[in-house]
Amino acid sequence: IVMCYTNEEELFSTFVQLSIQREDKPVILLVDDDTSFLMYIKEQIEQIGWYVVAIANPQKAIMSFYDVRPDCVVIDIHMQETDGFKVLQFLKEKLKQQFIPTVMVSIDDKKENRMKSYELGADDFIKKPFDIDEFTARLGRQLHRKQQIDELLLVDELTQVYNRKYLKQEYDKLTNYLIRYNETFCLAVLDLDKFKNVNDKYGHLVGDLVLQQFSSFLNKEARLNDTIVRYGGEEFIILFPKTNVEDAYKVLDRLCKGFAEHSIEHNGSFSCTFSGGVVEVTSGDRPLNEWIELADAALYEAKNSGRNHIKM
Ligand code: GH3
Ligand code: MG
Ligand code: MG
Ligand code: MG
Repeated sequence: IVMCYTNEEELFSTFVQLSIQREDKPVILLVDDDTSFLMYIKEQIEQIGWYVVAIANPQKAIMSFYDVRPDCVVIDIHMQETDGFKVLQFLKEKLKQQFIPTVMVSIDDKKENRMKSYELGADDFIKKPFDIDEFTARLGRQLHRKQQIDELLLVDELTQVYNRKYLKQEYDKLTNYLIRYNETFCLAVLDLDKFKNVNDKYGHLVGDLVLQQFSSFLNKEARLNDTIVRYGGEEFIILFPKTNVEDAYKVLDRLCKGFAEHSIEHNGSFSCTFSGGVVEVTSGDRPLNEWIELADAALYEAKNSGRNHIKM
């Protein structure tokens, strides 16, 4: 899918769509003001089955990084409004915590451009026009590198709670206990409320701080055996071993009330809330994703009924 954004609303609705669909497909963010180039890449990359979020306006591209959460970013150097190096620099500064490969493209492959790309931290430089097969092969290498690096890690760098890989391992362990000893457990999905507003009002760095404080709050206040995972941007999953849904609900309700009272200190102070959905895992032969979807449906209800509470 390639999307060219013309207005904010369209941008937003596409992100909602993307967060549902991104599950197993790599997402390429393509920043280039040449829309005919974007359309050309659309046709080609759609066939491979990757998502391409195509943004012609570099400022919008910068604003969209956190929402798109791309697996690889391709940036044209020569653009009308901002040069591609500025976009690259922004990306390198803001996203120090994560590895997202960057590929610069340009019609002008003079040594100076190539050197500057590498010096600013780009992972590759590709001259336009290029052979599409070589282009996708080189992006494919970058995606593979990202996957390998992500898989080496069990802990999320920004928040220091567990990541998806650990979640999968822990889920497998708990379903084994379930099958062998009939020990059910619970899975909850938590999502910060109106978190976009925090970013808009205080900036992404304060947003990151909220994520860090939320994680350490959960670590401190949840029970010792509960596993806390950062599942995506501002979404977290908690596994509650040997716990029925009523008890998990009680813990979550306590966390919810506690966090609403916690104040985030930066230059001023403000508070932030979260909503959650929880399910009891009662059968060992359904995949993790199905339980997450069920918990997500409960979360959705919590969001639709005023936020700042838990649904089961
Ligand atoms: P809702 O109550 O419906 O969940 O509202 P929301 O604003 O939280 O909605 P949504 O889930 O669509 O937006 C989440 C936002 O979280 C989008 C993105 O800008 C931000 N975000 C995601 N990851 C990060 C991150 O690592 N750091 C920061 N600062 N923001 C992030
Ligand atoms: Mg250009
Ligand atoms: Mg969310
Ligand atoms: Mg949210």
